[in-house]
Amino acid sequence: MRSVQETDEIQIDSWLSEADERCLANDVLDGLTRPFKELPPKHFYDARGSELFERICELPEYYPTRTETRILEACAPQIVSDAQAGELVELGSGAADKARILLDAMAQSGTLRRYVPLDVSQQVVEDAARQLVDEYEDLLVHGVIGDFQRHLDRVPPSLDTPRIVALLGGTIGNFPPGTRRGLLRDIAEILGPDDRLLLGTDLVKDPAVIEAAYDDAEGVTAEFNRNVLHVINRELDADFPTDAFDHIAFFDRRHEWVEMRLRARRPCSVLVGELDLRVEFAAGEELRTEISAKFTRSRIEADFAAAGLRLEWWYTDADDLFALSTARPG
Ligand code: AVJ
Repeated sequence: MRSVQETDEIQIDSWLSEADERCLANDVLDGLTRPFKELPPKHFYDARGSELFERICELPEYYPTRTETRILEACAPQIVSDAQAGELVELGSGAADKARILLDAMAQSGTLRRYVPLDVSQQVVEDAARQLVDEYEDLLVHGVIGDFQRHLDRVPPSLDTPRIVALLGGTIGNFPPGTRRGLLRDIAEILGPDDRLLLGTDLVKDPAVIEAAYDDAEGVTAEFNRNVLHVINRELDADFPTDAFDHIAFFDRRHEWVEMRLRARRPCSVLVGELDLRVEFAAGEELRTEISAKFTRSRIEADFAAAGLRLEWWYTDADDLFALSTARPG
């Protein structure tokens, strides 16, 4: 562990290492040599990818972010007072816009002690930490630079106060069902008896609405999708002709998830220099880059139960687009 920054209010621990830099290489080797090519979505998010994602959140078609924010604004005071929470642990914290809504509610109720953001991006965690200690009097920030699939056990033990562990934005939907339950089980393990999980999930709805959200008119999502190829070109010395890949997004009704793919418009032979790997794409061949599951209340309850959690509160917007739920151990 490397401690990146330490002041009276801020401590930041970094758990990323050389092994993590191999992660993209491993995922590319594994994913691009399969009969049906596939890459995990976490590699979208370099600086450009994160910026494109921020732009997606502002698009008229992309309802999840603003809907979740509205729900959170309405229910944060109840969630916080119910839990008597003094600490917020946020998994995949990003720019901490949503954290502020919860921190405001904690400050209001007089319980606020500490914010614990966990994110792969050191820059994002440092910036958020510095801003937040200025904005909230006496706030402590203990940042963890890491991957919440692997570094949950590095979350510091709670100060002497109940805490909320938040996984927002519908990120849980990026994991296939088995992995998702495993992740919920791992989260359940770091919850004390008085702690709560706060989970944001996109809901099943008219497929046309979902598909528009993942295939916007401006083409920002298409660029975001192709960004994973730019990342591989740069990081692994590959030569993907990125314009030769079309953006595809469709709702799979059977699995109740939206899938993003990249489809080779013509035959492509790609060299991944760093891996000494040649990958052939036939014309029309598709590479799956993301699944984003859409939920129902009963499905979430079943996932919670499988992870040793029980649903406590369930909040949605008036149109049932998105849901926030809280769960407790037991
Ligand atoms: C941040 C993973 C929740 O699945 O909706 C947005 C990512 N992909 N547009 C999602 C995303 C395409 C987003 N998550």
